[in-house]
Amino acid sequence: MTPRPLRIGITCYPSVGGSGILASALGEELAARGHEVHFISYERPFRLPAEAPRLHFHPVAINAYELFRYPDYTLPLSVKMAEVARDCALDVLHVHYAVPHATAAILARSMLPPERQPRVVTTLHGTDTTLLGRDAGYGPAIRHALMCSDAVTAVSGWLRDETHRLLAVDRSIDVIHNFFTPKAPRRSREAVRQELGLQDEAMIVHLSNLRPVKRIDLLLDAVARVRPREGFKLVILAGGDFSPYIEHVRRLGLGDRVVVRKNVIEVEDYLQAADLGLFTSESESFCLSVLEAMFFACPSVSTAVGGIPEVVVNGESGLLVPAGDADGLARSLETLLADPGRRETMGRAAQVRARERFSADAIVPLYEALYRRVVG
Ligand code: GMT
Repeated sequence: MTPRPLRIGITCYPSVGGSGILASALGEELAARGHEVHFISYERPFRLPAEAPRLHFHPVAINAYELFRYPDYTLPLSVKMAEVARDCALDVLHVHYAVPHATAAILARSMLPPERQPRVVTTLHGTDTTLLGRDAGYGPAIRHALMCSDAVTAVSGWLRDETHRLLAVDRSIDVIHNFFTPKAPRRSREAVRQELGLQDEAMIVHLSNLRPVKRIDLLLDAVARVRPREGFKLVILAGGDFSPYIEHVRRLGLGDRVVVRKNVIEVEDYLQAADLGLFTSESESFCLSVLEAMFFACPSVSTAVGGIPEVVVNGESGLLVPAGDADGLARSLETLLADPGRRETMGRAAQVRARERFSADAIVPLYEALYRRVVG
């Protein structure tokens, strides 16, 4: 007998960021598989299609009362979660990024009578454990919400272990890796390269929200050490403010080597045109961007931090370099820039690995099985 479709609420950050991108992709895939999916957030997640069957969006309204020095989001979010859970008879409330979503979900659940309560699934994405989990003002609340969730998942084995270590949560955490479903590029590779002003140079791509943990300073330092400097251009798809780095680019004499594009939604257009990825984070629970590049047979040079070694097999589907090592990053880039054959072999291996291990078909059934398990 085919199991009945589920009614799933999803809360995530709607703006540029890996956790919101992953949650949006998951919602889209679940709806395509016949489930009713209800997004609850302050804005419609930016990668969510404007319209799709069984995909709904419930905005959270926030009032700016003068009484409050700091606007509160957690309470209106929990009220909206409870309302949607009740009116749409949600089976599961799946929250992405613990702060404040998991706390709001636990509160929402307790506002409802037992027979109306959805099961709460919390997915940890990274800094909700590694940064906020260490913060005395957040840690105990995160720990409480994790202990009260019906299931907790982490996007890598490394993040699961860090969560146990830092938050001492005495409960099981399922590891469900990130996945990616590439959309067909809208423009040709040639058109994109032309837009970027690329001639014979190799294109190195970096995409992220540019937060300090991404170490954009190190990214630029590494690229500045690559020789010959005429052999490449670095294209940064910036989901955050690049202006603090403009002076750094100038000081390193990289003005003619760096191209920045802001808030790109069609990342596929650029990834198909890229020859190499470069990721220099000092901590990274998974690195969805490395995976996105892998799907386009684009191997990356990345720092060997956090969960990245679970995504990339060093020397096979990319090159890993110790954290903070600008010279090591530059040498690895030079190796691959000088050897298009090796780059291509590595890119193909990366693509095979991505499709086998990190596709929607490999990962989404793991979430469905988890939902069925908690729903009972
Ligand atoms: O934890 C964060 O920093 C936020 C989050 C985001 O929204 O960008 O990023 C994390 O989640 C992504 C999706 O699971 C992972 O691919 C990123 O590695 C992770 N970022 C960090 O761990 C720094």
